[in-house]
Amino acid sequence: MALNKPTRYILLALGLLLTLHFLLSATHAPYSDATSISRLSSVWSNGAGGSKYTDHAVPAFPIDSTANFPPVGGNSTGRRANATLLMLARNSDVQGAVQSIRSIEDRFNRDYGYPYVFLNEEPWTDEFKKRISALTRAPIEFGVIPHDWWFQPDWIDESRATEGRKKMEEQGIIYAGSVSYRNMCRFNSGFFFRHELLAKYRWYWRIEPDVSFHCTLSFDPFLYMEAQDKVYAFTIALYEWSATIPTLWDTVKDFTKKYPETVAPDNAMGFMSENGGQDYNMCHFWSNFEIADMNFWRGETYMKFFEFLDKTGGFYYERWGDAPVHSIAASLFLPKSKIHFFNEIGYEHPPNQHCPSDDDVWRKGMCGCDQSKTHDYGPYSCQRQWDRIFH
Ligand SMILES: Nc1nc2c(ncn2[C@@H]2O[C@H](COP(=O)(O)OP(=O)(O)OP(=O)(O)O)[C@@H](O)[C@H]2O)c(=O)[nH]1
Ligand SMILES: [Mg+2]
Repeated sequence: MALNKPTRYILLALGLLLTLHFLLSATHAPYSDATSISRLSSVWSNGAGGSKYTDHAVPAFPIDSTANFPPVGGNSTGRRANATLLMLARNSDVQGAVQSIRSIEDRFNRDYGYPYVFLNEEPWTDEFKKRISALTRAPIEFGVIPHDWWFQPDWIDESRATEGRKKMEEQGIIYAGSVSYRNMCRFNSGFFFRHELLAKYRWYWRIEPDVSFHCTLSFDPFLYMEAQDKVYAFTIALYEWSATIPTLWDTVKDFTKKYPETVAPDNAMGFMSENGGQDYNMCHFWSNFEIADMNFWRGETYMKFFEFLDKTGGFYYERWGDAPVHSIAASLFLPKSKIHFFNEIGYEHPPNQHCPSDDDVWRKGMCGCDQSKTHDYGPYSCQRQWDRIFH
């Protein structure tokens, strides 16, 4: 069939344009990236230049943990646990938060796409949301903490609390005079796992601003915990300042006397006490890193335990930390086999770090940490007390 002249010119021009496009695609990577079908379709679906996040960000990874996740890198199965990466932070923590998220993305989550939850007692700034959302394709939710779960309750005797803070300041204890630090410790002890944004999840990995992950993970710690029937995991164990918890252990003993059935057979008491539970040796898991099953905190025993502690006012009259509170609960109410030490996870929260001391683990993880700096068996460590309960 003969084509008329204008049609022939149009086809010729189209042909030339297509040839030019294929030539540029093959020879110029930036041109190819910018014009690829997947790129164009993502620009169209997001709306070019539009907002990249919302308070309930549109997931680039499927939020349903087990569905259709591409196996990549360390994630060889494509399966995920019902888990989230959780950070409590202030808007002013933004740079530290960026550092921590970069680190966990690089060493783990870019292959998994586990969703993030950020919690704050104040509304998040656009700046914070923008800086965090730029770092990952995983879904992110930014939540606000209900007022009564954060601030000092009315029934706390303020003059007694003030007196307690003053006394502690005189002893030179860190955060002695801080009410917000106490709010944070109480929230982390008894409330975070009840937040509506966490309701859909069973597992969490707690991440703080300004931490670093030093080794590449070749496995999924959530799935590991699920498969091995673990409930609570740590990387660093150390001593608490006794001046921050003068009456905590007596309160714990009152609780176990009243509810002896809550104490697990084969528990980890040997980690916390040198004399069968009479005195507390101050050993605890450093809770700025935690991977744990929230159903444990949500369960009847822990809820009863937290209420019992809370109504003494010890979070405010003293300065009870969520680290000893969580650690004591896990060590008493769980069989010790359900608590796990993650040797493979190189982790640093200044001034302490855990770096795998076995060369094969350190090499496999391509760890960037200095093994000689590991906290494991240093003078302030409780790793020996942990080890001894398994021998
Ligand atoms: N939203 C909010 N988060 C807080 C507040 N205080 C502490 N946090 C968060 O709670 C966690 C623990 O607080 P940190 O200040 O790191 O306490 P710490 O780890 O005992 O002490 P550092 O050695 O200073 O890190 C971090 O994730 C903080 O971002 C607060 O007043 N508001
Ligand atoms: Mg911290």
